[in-house]
Amino acid sequence: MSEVTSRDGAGTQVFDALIVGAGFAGLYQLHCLRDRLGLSAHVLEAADGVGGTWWWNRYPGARCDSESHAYAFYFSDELLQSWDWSERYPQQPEILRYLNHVADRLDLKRDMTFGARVAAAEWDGAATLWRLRTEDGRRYAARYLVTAVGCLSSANVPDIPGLGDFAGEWFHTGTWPHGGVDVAGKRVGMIGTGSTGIQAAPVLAEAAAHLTVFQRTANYSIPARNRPLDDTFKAWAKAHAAEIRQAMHSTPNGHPWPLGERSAHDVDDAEREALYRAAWEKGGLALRATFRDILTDRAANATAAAFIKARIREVVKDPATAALLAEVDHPFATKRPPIDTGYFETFNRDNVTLVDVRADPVERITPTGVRLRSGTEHPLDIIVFATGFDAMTGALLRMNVTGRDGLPLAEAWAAGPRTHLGLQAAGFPNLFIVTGPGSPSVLTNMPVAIEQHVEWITDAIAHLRATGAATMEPTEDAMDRWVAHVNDAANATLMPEAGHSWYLGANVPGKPRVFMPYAGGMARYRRICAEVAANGYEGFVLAGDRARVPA
Ligand code: NA7
Repeated sequence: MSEVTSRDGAGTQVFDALIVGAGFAGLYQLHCLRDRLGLSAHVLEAADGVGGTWWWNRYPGARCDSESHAYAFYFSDELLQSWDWSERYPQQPEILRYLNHVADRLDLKRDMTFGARVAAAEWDGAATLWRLRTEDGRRYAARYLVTAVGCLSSANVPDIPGLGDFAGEWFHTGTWPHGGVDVAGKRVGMIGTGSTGIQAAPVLAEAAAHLTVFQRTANYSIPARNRPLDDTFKAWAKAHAAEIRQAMHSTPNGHPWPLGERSAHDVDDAEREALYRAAWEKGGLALRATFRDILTDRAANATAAAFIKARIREVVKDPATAALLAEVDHPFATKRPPIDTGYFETFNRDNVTLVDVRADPVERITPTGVRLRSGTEHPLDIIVFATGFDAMTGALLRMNVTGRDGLPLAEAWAAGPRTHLGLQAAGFPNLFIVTGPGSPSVLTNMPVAIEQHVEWITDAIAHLRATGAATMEPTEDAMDRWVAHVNDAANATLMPEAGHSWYLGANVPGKPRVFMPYAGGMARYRRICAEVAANGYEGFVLAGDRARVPA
């Protein structure tokens, strides 16, 4: 167990490093800092177990959209060889088992405190320490603070009048009860048709008496074509781990398939249709990579969009419902592209209704259901909010981080998040952010991004210790340049055109509209980060002398 380096009079436990969050990122960060650098490191986690996103998101149908053989840690061959995924896309319980397997195998849990939600994190410049307080009043301090709080962990329940008066039950998918929810025989209403709603609807419809889906924005979705994995595939994935890793490291999204080399305009209509159809039949996110310019050229994108809309119209039998589902108002993949198992088919069931809440918005929740502006009432027993998250910054800001000279992070980011490489922010020394705003994060297969961040942070901390520098933070200038580059990278794509996407923070009222993830691609980002480190952490100020820092 990592030793507490000291306790002060107030009972503060002091470590070399504190890590907030015990998902993929927190697990690997603890392993790196404790077992590679030999630091005393400790994880604080709000949940009662490891898993992060996969601890909380237990809604019906919750599964990963990355393919299982690529949704794993690749830093350890032993870990890779010791685990078998059962399906092409793992379900939440299996991912949770995997993360527990990793935590047990690396003996990580002894250095974690669960049920510890961080209420405040404050930089103490005199002591060169981050001081943390949990909601239940426990106190911790450490030289280095790594936030591994995830990008999609702060649930967004819309502020709809009357929710408090609802006589039935309501749930947000991101904080789903662990015992499950029995929807059998119930009239269920689901608000939201993002990746989550698209996964949940078919499963809810199977069990509920009736499912009403409230759609504000129609969405593209591609069939996942999930299936059990056979022994041949499992053996292949293990034997080819090095090539799979190499492939994931060389693509913009960190998935193990290359981006098409051709433009959608390089082929004739028949060939393009055949390629899309093949990708549709194969299933999954690779359709997005059919051509190199789907995300950058409006006309190229329109070919993919038209193909998917035609499939929706083909599947959904009722023409009015089909039209509503296929009226997608943004280019394909400019919002997070969902993949599904029978989503559009669900609307052919007798017990499923689609309600257009763009034309007729939800006005209030009544004791018995949902009332629309037109006065139409939808009686419900259960409301499911599949309404997403205060993405990328929500969980960070909720920790009430205060940097040098009492500067709150919320104030520093009042006009939108500003970081260098997504990893650090000026005024917040020794605060390292895993998959922060300004990093590729949500645009990638997350474990690939997480491994790169954690390794970069580990190297940076090793460098600090080797050189005797007490603190590290970016210059304002480097941060300005990175923010400009993140904007340029986003503007080189069609993604800013989806004006209501959570990539832009547009789903949370009052949140500044800034395109948060780095759209320049994971492979390019990896190269930039490596160059920065090789150039002596260019753009960062390494300051102070460790000898002056109290232990
Ligand atoms: P998303 O992608 O943010 O989707 C949320 C959905 O909820 C989306 O359809 C929203 O419509 C809808 N929404 C949100 N608030 C309202 C209100 N007030 N009324 C009606 N509809 C509303 O969240 P997900 O959980 O699906 O996915 C998040 C990520 O998790 C996903 O991308 C994966 O990376 C995993 P809108 O589009 O804003 O009109």
